Amino acid sequence: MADQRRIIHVDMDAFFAAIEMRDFPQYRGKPLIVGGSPTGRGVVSTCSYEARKFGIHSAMPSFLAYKLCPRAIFVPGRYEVYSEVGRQIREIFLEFTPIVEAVSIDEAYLDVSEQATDFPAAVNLAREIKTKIGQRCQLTGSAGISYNKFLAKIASDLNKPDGLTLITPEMALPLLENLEIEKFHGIGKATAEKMHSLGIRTGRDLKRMELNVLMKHFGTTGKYYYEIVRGIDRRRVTISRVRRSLGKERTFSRDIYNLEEMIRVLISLVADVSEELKTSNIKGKTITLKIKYNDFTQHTRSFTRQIYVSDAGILTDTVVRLLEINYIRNRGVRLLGISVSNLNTEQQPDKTEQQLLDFFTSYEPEE
Ligand code: TTP
Ligand code: MG
Repeated sequence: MADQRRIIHVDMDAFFAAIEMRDFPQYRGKPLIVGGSPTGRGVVSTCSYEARKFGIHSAMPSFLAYKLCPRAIFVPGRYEVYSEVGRQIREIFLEFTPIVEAVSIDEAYLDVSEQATDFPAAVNLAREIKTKIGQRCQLTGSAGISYNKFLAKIASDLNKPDGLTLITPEMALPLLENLEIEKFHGIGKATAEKMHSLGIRTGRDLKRMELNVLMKHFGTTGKYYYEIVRGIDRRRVTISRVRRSLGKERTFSRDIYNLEEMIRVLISLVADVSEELKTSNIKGKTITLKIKYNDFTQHTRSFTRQIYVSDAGILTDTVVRLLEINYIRNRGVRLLGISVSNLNTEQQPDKTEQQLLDFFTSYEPEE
């Protein structure tokens, strides 16, 4: 059955460099490079479109970038700021659909099939998203609209910067036939070279290859190539979830009145939570105790620590103190729960932030 979805892919333009130009007007209109210093061993993180005219691009050694354009301005990155803007744009996306998959700091897929029943409506949504990004962040992004992720991604790249591009089912096949193989997302440099050696330079060449031949040369990815050149990509937009809290609670078969018994329960709940925090490599600052009385009234009380914790001893001390202060004596308790929130994962919500950190650590140690 034909793919009936409406997917938007948004990718910010020259993301780090655009933020620097926004915050420092003296950089505007100039070849600007965010990354390692030209005298060190670092690399270019990204650069302005003005710098790209000189052949400069991401991951190029900074000294080479300097050779290509000695008058380029080099600035080190401001991780915190980029990360915050990344969060702001993700929030904007979530105002349009809950189905948002962040794939990197400045890029996401949105499934708007529910919100937009046809392509013109999806294009309007994409335009609204771009407008909001402009208003709230003073930045531009490029949006691609199509019926699957692969084509939406290709579309967002077609008219960068500040692009808004629709690929309808009618447009898809001819467009893919004429596309150079390097432009296919998922075909990297090495694969492209291998394809060249097989005489494949455009989508049209790729489409001539039989499935078994592609699979012989490229394994199961060969099937992916076979399908994408026909405009087929069934991958779902998977929601990137940020875990906000982690907790456990227990309802008792009979009401409890005894503080010591409650403390024993809390210790066992804390043990579970602490273990889960440690195996997930998560810590949190806010510890919350929940008490539900036998008349079903419920109280939650929290304490926020200065540092992130996951240690069972510290968590126990905190919840026991919360219990001792807040338990209303002589009332029957039917449920106790504890949770830990304000997690350190909120600063690094997902792989996109890790990726950003990796970029930074790859060029920072040089000096
Ligand atoms: P990209 O979206 O690949 O690049 P970009 O936004 O700078 O430019 P474009 O207009 O072509 O989309 O990456 C987003 C950000 O991620 C980029 O601004 C900087 C960072 N990044 C690195 O630090 N190192 C890299 O090698 C790449 C590719 C990106
Ligand atoms: Mg980008």
